[in-house]
Amino acid sequence: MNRGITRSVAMLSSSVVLTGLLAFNIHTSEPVEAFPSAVVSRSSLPTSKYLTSRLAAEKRPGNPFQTLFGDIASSLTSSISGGSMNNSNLAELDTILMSMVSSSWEDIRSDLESKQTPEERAFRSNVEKGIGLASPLNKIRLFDESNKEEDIRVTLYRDHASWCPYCQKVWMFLEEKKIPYRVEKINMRCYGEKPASFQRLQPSGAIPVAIIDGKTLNQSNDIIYTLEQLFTGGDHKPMLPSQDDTSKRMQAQKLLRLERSIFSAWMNWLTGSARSKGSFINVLNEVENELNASDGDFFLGETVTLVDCMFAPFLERMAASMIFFKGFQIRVPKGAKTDYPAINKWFDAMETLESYTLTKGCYYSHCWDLPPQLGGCTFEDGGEISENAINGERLPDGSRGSWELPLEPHLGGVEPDWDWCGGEDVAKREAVERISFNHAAIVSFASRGAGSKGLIPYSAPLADPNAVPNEAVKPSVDACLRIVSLALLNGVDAVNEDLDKIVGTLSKQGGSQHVENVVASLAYLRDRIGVPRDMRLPAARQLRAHINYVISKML
Ligand SMILES: N[C@@H](CCC(=O)N[C@@H](CS)C(=O)NCC(=O)O)C(=O)O
Repeated sequence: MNRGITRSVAMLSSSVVLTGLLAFNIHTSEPVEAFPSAVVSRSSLPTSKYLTSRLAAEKRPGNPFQTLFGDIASSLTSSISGGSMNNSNLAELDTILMSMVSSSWEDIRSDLESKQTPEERAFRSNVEKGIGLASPLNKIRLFDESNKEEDIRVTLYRDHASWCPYCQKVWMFLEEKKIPYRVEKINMRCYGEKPASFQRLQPSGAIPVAIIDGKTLNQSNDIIYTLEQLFTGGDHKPMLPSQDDTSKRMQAQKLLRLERSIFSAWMNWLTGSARSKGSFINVLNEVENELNASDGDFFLGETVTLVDCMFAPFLERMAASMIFFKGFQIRVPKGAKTDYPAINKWFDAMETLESYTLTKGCYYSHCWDLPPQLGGCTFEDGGEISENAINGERLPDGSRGSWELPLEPHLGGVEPDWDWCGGEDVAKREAVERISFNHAAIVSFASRGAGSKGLIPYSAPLADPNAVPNEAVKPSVDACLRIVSLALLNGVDAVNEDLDKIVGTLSKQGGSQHVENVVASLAYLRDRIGVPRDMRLPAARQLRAHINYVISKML
C-alpha cells in the first residue's frame, strides 16, 4: 500500500498503470478500460480455478513489482492457440455451434426490439442526436432538438471510463444546467497514453478540461464557476443562491470548505490506518448535521445546487470504499437502521436527478477504480463480508454467491438497489442492448481471457490493454454470449436445453482445455463490466449473474 500519498493535494492522481481495452460502448474501436478480475461464487463453482477465494486473493492489489514480473512471465509463456484442438476440430466445432444456437445476433436484436418500450428503441438514435435520456455514450448533448449542434459552446474532455470524480461533477453540472456540450473521452494515465493533441491542450495531462467559447479551462472548479456565470436564464437554472441571499451564500462557502475537509479525512483513512477513523467519523457527523439542519433534502434546501454537485462524486466513493475496505457502512437500503439518516436522505434526493444517476458508479467499479488512482487503499478487518459481496464472491449471510441468480435485493444489504432504473426486465433488456449492439467487439475482448498477456505489462492485476485474444475460442464465446442474451430476454429455462447441448459439444469436440478457455473468457468479460460506462448497475448485475449461470453449467 502506498502510504506516502500526498494527502494535502486534493487530487486523485494516477501513479499506477491499470487496465485493458474495449467493451460495450465502442461504436467501433473506441478504447474502454477494464476492471480487475472478480469472482464467481464459492458455493456454485466449487471445483474450478475460477473459485472465488483464489481470484479474490489475486485481486487484492499487491506489490506492483511482483505483478509486473508476473505479467512479464505470463506474457512470455502464455499461448493463443486453441490448446489441444487442431484446425479441423475447430472448424467442425464452429459449424456445430452455429446450428446449435439457432438465434443469430440479428434474431436476438429483433426479439429485443419486440420487447422494448418506444423510449428504449429510440436509445441509439437519441444518443447519436444527444437528445432524450442522457447516456455515458453521448458524444454530443443537445437536450432537445431546438438546440443546434453548431451552437454548442462547450467541449468537455472527461475520462473514458467514467472513473474521475472531478469529471463527474462537471458532467453532472452541465446536465443539471442543461448546457449543450460535446464530449471528448481521454484515457486516464493508469490505462493508456493520452493523445498528443490532448497533451498539447493540457500539458499536465489532467482531466477534466473544458473549452468554453474557445477558452481552455483545466480545473474542475474553474469550469463549474465559469459555466455558472456564462449560462444564465432560460433552461439554465441558477446553481448558487442569489447575490442578495448573503446568509445562503455564506452557508455555501462553509459547506464547500466542509467538502474539502471530508475529502481529506476520507483520504487519510482510506489510504492509511484505523488511527484515522475517528477524524473521518467526526467530519462525517458534521456533514450529517449540516444536512439535518438544511430546510430540504439537499445541502442548501429543497433544490440541488453547486454544493451538491461538489459533494456527490466524493460521498458516492466514500459510501462504496468505506464498506469495502473498512466494513464501515454509510449508505443503507431504505428502512434500514443507520447513524446517517440525513446523508441517506440526501442520496435518495440525488437519485431523483437524471444528471446524477447518469454519472453514478457502482461499488464494484469504484472499489477497483480507486486503488490505481490513489496508489493503494488499505484493507481493515471487518470489511471482508462486504468486500466478498461486492466482489461477487458471496452474500453477507454466506448462503450463496452474490452474483448468482436469483439476485438478492440490495446485495444482501451492502449496496442499495437502483430502483429508479425500473424493474428487472428493464435491466435485462439494457444488458442485451449493450451486448447485441457491439457483439463482435465484445466477443473479441472476452477472448483475451484465454489469450496472451500484452507486452508492455501494466501493474494493476489483470489490466492489460495490449492483451491478444485467443482466436480459437471466439466462436464458442460468441455462442455462449448469445445464450446469455437469450436467457436475459426469455429466462434461463428457455435456454437450458440449448445450453446443455453446447456444454456437451464444447467438452466433446473441444476438450477440457477448450472449455476452460471459454470459461476464462466469460469470466474475463464479467469482471470488466463498468458502471456507469457500459450500463447501469441493475443491468450489470443481471449480466454478471447470467454469465455466471452459463459458467456454472460448464464446471
Ligand atoms: N484539481 C484538478 C484535479 C483533477 C484530477 O486530479 N484529475 C485526475 C483524475 S481524478 C487526473 O487527471 N489524473 C491524471 C490521469 O490519471 O490521467 C481539478 O479539480 O480538475
